[in-house]
Amino acid sequence: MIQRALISVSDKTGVAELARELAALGVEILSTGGTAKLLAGLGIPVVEVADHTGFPEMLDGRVKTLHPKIHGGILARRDLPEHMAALDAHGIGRIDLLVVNLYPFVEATSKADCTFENAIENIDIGGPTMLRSAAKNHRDVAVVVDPADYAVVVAELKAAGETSFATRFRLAKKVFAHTAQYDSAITNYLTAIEAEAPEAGVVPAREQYPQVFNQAFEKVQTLRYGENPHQTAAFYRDLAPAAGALANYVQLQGKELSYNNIADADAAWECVKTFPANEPACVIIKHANPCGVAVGATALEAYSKAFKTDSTSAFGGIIAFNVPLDGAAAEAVSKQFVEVLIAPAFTPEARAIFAAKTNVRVLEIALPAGFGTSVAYDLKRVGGGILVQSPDAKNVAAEELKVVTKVQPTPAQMADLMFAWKVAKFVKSNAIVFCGGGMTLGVGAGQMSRIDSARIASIKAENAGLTLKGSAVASDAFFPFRDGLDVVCDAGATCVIHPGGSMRDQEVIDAANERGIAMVLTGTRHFRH
Ligand code: 93A
Repeated sequence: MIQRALISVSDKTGVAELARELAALGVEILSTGGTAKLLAGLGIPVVEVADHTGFPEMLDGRVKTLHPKIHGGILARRDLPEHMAALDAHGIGRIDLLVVNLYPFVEATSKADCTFENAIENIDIGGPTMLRSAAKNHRDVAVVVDPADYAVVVAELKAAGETSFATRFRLAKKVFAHTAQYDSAITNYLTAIEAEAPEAGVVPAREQYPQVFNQAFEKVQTLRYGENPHQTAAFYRDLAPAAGALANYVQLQGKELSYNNIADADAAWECVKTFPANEPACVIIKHANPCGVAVGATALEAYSKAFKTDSTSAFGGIIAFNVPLDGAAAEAVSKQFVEVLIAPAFTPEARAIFAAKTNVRVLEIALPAGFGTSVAYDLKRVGGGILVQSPDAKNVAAEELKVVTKVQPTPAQMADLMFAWKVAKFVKSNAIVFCGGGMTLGVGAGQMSRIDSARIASIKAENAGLTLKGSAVASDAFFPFRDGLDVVCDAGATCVIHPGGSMRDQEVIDAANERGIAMVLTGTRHFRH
């Protein structure tokens, strides 16, 4: 039975409704200054914490709830007679429910004109202290830090007169994630301004990426192993993954996902999402690189074309679609060995076809309206440190393209170039991608020299029995010399897209004119390492 609740919130969203429900259930409500005033103003019975402790709020509110009558009431173990006796001996009443959200430190320090003094005053002390007390004692006390959880607590109290252990445990976990994030935000703020003179009273220009370290993650699963069997591994997701991100997957069937499955599934999904939903696309990934990408009138057509690029490498691939997978496409896909299959939805026919193939991991991920990258920041671990960057989210706009040759690309060539450019972004550098008719024809990935990537891409096309005559080529970075360009022209390419920007651009453009091909510069590079 919950007899007493303490409510102390900066974000007052939903607190009046919550307090009304609690009061109706006969719960006594303790509250701090601002919160108590709000509730009392609405006619909800409330006892000021100061009246409860017999000690006034002081030091401009810096000391409000830091009192044994509060912390004793929260922390006492209800199952230990000596704890209960101590409460009685000191006239301390139990507090069974704690509702606290903290001084808005992040919001306050995000404002351009936030002074150092203002930032310091926004460091909450009493709030986190109570949250930690209650979360520690979650066996007996329910603690709510997020207004989104008010409803579930009220519902449980109404149904059973108390909260369930499962709910208290979940809420406690949320508290520690929250206070950890809160303290990280403070640390990052102090670190970012450290070099400046805070006593000047103004917050200087802020470091760009501290928010990334404020992130809390929740564990999805322990993985059987990492990239290799002797490595341990786990998968964690953001507490609130972006809409359409891989971490939102629902696994409909199949074996447990492996570390490499998840990494490749992400590459496949991020790539296929760059195609709009009215343009069915299919991406087949092997070892983090696309070995086939295509668009078509249907999912089946997109898959059939993507598979043709490199049917050997597609064996055991990770396959993603940007449209619901229907029976026809599923039938075709089911003929090959596939590790992971991803789509925004699956028709019952498609489900039935894969139901028989129990090993195939089938992931459904809702596709949000609009499309783009799903990560706020890219992280890469290096010895003793971490590299942080914004993701490679840029897609070049038509007006940024510059045709630099005498020959202009035809509209059909331009479409192929744009397709090739989209794919090249998802191919490990050095990337050379031959395309034509809305499909990849040859992919050269991950070589230390661009010319080798070009050679490999054309060899792969030849192996697949595909002609590169009249093909379009994308290069993720500029051609440093004309030799790479000569290789793609020799292979049959008639138009090329690349960022430009080399000191030998003119040599390369002259070569393109000499070979009579069209060349388009993007001004944007897509290294991917
Ligand atoms: O200044 S504090 O760190 N000292 C405290 O003792 C204390 N107790 C609660 N801040 C404290 N709080 C915070 O006050 C809560 O975390 C909450 O964010 C805020 C609610 O204040 P009010 O009810 O006056 O609006």
